[in-house]
Amino acid sequence: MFSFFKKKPPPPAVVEPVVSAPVAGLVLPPAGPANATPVVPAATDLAAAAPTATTGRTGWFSRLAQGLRKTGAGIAQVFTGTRIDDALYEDLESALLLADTGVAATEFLLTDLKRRVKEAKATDPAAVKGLLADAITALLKPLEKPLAIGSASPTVIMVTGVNGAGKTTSIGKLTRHLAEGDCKVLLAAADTFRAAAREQLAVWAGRNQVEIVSQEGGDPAAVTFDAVTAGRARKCDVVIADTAGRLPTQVHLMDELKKIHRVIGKAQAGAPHEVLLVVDGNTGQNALAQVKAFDAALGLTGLIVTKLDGTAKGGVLAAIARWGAERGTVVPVYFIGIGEKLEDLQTFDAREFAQALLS
Ligand SMILES: Nc1nc2c(ncn2[C@@H]2O[C@H](COP(=O)(O)OP(=O)(O)OP(=O)(O)O)[C@@H](O)[C@H]2O)c(=O)[nH]1
Ligand SMILES: [Mg+2]
Repeated sequence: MFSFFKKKPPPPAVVEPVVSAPVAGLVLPPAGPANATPVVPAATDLAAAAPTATTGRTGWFSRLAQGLRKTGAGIAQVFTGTRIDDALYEDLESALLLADTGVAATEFLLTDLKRRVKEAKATDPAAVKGLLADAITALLKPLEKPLAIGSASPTVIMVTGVNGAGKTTSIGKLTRHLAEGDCKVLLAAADTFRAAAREQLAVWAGRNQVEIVSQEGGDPAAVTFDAVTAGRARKCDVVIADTAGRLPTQVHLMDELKKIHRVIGKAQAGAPHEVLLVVDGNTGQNALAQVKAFDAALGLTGLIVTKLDGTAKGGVLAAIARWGAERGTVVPVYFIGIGEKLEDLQTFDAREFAQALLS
């Protein structure tokens, strides 16, 4: 028994089967007999699964590049001269710092770039730009990791982040990708305080035709516990818990997150299997501060970086990568988001990102 059940047994959470019109392009698994044993897919590599199936990656690249165009223009400016000299490296340093790359990653990139230039015996600034793309790719490469589903049944994913970062939207998109990959998903509306938050998640559940466990004003940990328990009973492949936005400085709210994390582990040993932080790409260097704080509180397993379509400069991924390299453990970037539509969430590809950043 858990203390929150003992103290004040909450009303049972309502499991709302959501029925809605099928979404174009969404192919649901055929309904089997009621007592059929659901087939839990072997570890599903989401990088290889549905994210790219509906739209392809070509249009995605140009939209990503378009989103990061300010950074691209700033860096391109550096390579318009005819000589590789100190002035070029100084301009590049300024451009990288302006792109939110941070001091540590900027210094690292400049050192690595100078080494590459020497090795390649490059004499043309345009060639240096190509070598910079290689250096950024190498720095970002450790952040590339597919989100693996299927090693536990269900795989429990807890989603966290500051207010408005894009948690609920990203969960909606991720659910779509999972559903397209024939995964049975259950959503937990652990943002119990705002009715609008529950409704927003319910809309995504409806669009994706998945179940949702929600409860008006309930304890977020209790709702999550019920959801994981229901997910196990219903042999779901994935349970995703949406949590309310909070600042890492709000100690009581961070404690609440830790409680949700603990309680998930009581509902299912070894869970949550993924603790994701959703970061708004526009928050610049503050994004790294968020990663550090949420990681210290919960032990993050992955990131989703959203809103790279707006005024985001993109360099913060380099800062996150360098921080991970310095401490010996990176927090991978599973997905990046460049808009509000379903196809606007894609897996992170270091080479592609570096090229978009410099295009
Ligand atoms: N332009 C753009 N907008 C996005 C992206 N991802 C999310 N949004 C928008 O950002 C706003 C906030 O998104 P939510 O998903 O509600 O954010 P949240 O983190 O769940 O917010 P709280 O639950 O209030 O903390 C919404 O208007 C989304 O449509 C993105 O990649 N690009
Ligand atoms: Mg939300």
